[in-house]
Amino acid sequence: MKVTKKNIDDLEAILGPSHVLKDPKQVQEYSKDWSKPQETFASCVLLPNHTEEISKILAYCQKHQIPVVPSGGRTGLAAGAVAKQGEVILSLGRLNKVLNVDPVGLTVEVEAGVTTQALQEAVAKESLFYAVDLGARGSSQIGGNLATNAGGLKFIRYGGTREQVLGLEVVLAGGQVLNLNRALRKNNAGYPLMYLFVGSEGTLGVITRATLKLSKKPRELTLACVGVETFPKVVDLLALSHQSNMSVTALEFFSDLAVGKVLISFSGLKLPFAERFPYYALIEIEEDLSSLSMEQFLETAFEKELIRDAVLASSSQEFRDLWALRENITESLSHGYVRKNDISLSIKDLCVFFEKVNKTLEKKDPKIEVVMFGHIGDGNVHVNYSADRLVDHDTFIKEAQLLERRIFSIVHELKGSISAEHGIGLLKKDDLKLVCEELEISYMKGIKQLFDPKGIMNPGKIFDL
Ligand code: FAD
Ligand code: 2HG
Ligand code: ZN
Repeated sequence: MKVTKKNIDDLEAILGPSHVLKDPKQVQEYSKDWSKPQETFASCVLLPNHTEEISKILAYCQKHQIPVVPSGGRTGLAAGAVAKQGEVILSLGRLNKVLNVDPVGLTVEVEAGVTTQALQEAVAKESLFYAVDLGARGSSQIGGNLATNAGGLKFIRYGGTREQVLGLEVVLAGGQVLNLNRALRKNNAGYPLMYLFVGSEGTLGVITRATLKLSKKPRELTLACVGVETFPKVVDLLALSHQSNMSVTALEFFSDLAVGKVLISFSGLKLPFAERFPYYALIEIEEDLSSLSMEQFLETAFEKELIRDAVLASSSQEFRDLWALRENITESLSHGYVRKNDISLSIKDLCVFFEKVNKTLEKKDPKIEVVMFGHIGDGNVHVNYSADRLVDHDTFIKEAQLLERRIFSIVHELKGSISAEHGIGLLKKDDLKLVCEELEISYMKGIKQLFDPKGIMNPGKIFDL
């Protein structure tokens, strides 16, 4: 469906002309996310600031069969917020109020366009803590985190976005407003529809408001960075952390290749070791006098020969710098060509996965690098195929796709998933069948049809109808 001048005039009548962007440069900016698509095409950008406006927009768009892309902070990595077919982009950025922090119920009510960091800071002022944290915190929005079910750096301890949600307000394709779960911790009245919207990538409706669980502020955090000789030893370290009864708040790993990219892009950062190791892990714990201290844990890890070297962050600056080595990998890789896989495996299969991948990589084109890092404690490995821009782009894509096919077949064999936390979007929809059976996909399509009979909500994302 082509969006006409009359349609845009009508949308301006709902929002006021200053809240409909038509300038091609601005429209192009809003048409893409962090997956950095080469080609985009959108009709205009809508900037509503409350639920009623969104309801009117969606009722209008359904009536006129105008496709809509809900848009958050556009930090998504699966092209979920990308416009390619002349859609209108519905940006949630003006719905940016933290409405109500409740220290008794340990909840917060927010509008969907609040950024992750703004939420963290608002609740910190009340001495409380929002537990989902990710490198994109400054831009990613709560609506986007909900729509992708973002995992992040503290998943091992607190779970992901799905585990935090208590209530949702959603505007459906026809403009109806659904209020789901009444922000209750316990509610077994019928099907839990709220969870359908978490991870739905904007294909079922627009999330406008949410009530989320808060946590108590963690006690003092201790962070260690360790150098490790082999990947199985990283996994053994995870087991040791479980057996040590420590309160682990994060356990992340990255390869030497991954941190090498950060050291090139961020000249102010340094590796805290005199020599390089094949792998590194960051272990963050909440100090707890009744359990093992980090020093005791590291001593045991040395004795068992799991680690070759270790440093403890001894100031808040060192704490931030160690985290920066991990958090800046995505940014550092974005300077060259990059293709991303977001693999999920049963934790017990991680070592077999690595063994098989390394065998596959023996035959790879040396111009393509395979950079590994991720949330090891959750069984989530980020595999990034990377090359500098001296390689021809078509050659890069061809080679990266070839490697991806081989790695996906290992994931399939081990019954893992091709999306742990980034979603399917446009980029992974051809491979959805690798992880979901036909029957499962047909029920997903049935749900889509039920909520969005005219197919206007983010069409072409997750699957084609
Ligand atoms: P967008 O990119 O704008 O949108 C993502 C999807 O959600 C799209 O399909 C869009 O249509 C839909 N959407 C957005 N808002 C709404 C809404 N209000 N209602 C309905 N649908 C909506 N992800 C992780 O899971 N863990 C990480 O650790 C992590 N780290 C990252 C680090 C960096 C440096 C970067 C660039 C990305 C990272 N990501 C991570 C990916 C990304 O930040 C998350 O997926 C994030 O939740 C996306 O939020 P957003 O607001 O940017 O959404
Ligand atoms: C992270 O864990 C993000 O840093 C991004 O999920 C992963 O860039 C990636 O592949
Ligand atoms: Zn991640």
